[in-house]
Amino acid sequence: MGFETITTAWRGQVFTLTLNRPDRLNAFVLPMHAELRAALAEAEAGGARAMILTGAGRGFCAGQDLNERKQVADPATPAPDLGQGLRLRFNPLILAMRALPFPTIAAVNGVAAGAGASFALSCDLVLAARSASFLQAFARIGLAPDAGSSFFIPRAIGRARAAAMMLLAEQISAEQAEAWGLIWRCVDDAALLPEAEALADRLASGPTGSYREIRKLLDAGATTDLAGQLALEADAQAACGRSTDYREGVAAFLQKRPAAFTGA
Ligand code: T3D
Repeated sequence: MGFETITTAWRGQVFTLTLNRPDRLNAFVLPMHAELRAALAEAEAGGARAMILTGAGRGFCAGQDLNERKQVADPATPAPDLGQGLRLRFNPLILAMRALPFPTIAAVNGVAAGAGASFALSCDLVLAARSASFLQAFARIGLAPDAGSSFFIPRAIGRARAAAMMLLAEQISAEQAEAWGLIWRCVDDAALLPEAEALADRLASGPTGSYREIRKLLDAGATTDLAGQLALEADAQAACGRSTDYREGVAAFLQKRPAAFTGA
């Protein structure tokens, strides 16, 4: 599929989506939203079993492209309805990421700011290059956190650190993000893509249905009570119990051999 603001690539059942506006640190523009949604649909329709999300050039994503908002610098223009933009574009994008039926890996190659940080954090596993950073840029320009930041960040690192990130709006290094538990791992810059690809290959040959249920349970657990979560676990286990991969997993254990999961 031909895109202008992103590129996509397949390697076996691993789908890689690269934000591709390097001169603007891959900031979001209107067409990028449509292209991202089309790419996610392509990944799902093509039977992806893992996805890598990364950025071209020295940035991961600098959030909303502020050139698209330059009219607000003129006090004579009416105020924009930013809520509508979130409802129509960013919110469905983040929900679409979480609803994918396979695991996602963010390979954060540089700064992830504003909604760009939220986009990275919507992935299941976040790997970051040592030179990368995370910035809750919103307060710098008089905005509030969006695209899931105020959901993902306090749950990952606690309110105290989340409040400091959001109120002070300072860049957090990848090493700090790892130490706080905001991301899974920080790796040397040169190792970022090889590590992301190795991880994606491993996930793509794993029990995809099991991963799908794990991801759903993790999301539900953020908002459900114990009785509700136990009920969801029973539903998830019922679904896994009907899978071919479960039969294969048990057979492989009993036969003392590695399991050959197919995702079925
Ligand atoms: O509006 C709505 O719909 C509401 C939704 C909002 C969601 C959001 O994401 S709001 C937050 C928007 N993002 C920002 O406020 C971040 C703005 N960028 C920065 O603060 C800095 O660029 C960074 C800290 C991210 C990186 O700094 P640095 O020094 O490494 O790079 P730089 O020199 O600032 O940026 C390089 C180029 O990218 C530069 O262009 P130039 O001068 O070389 O022609 C810069 O203008 C451009 N750029 C970076 N971020 C954006 C951008 N251009 C447009 N929009 C950006 N967000």
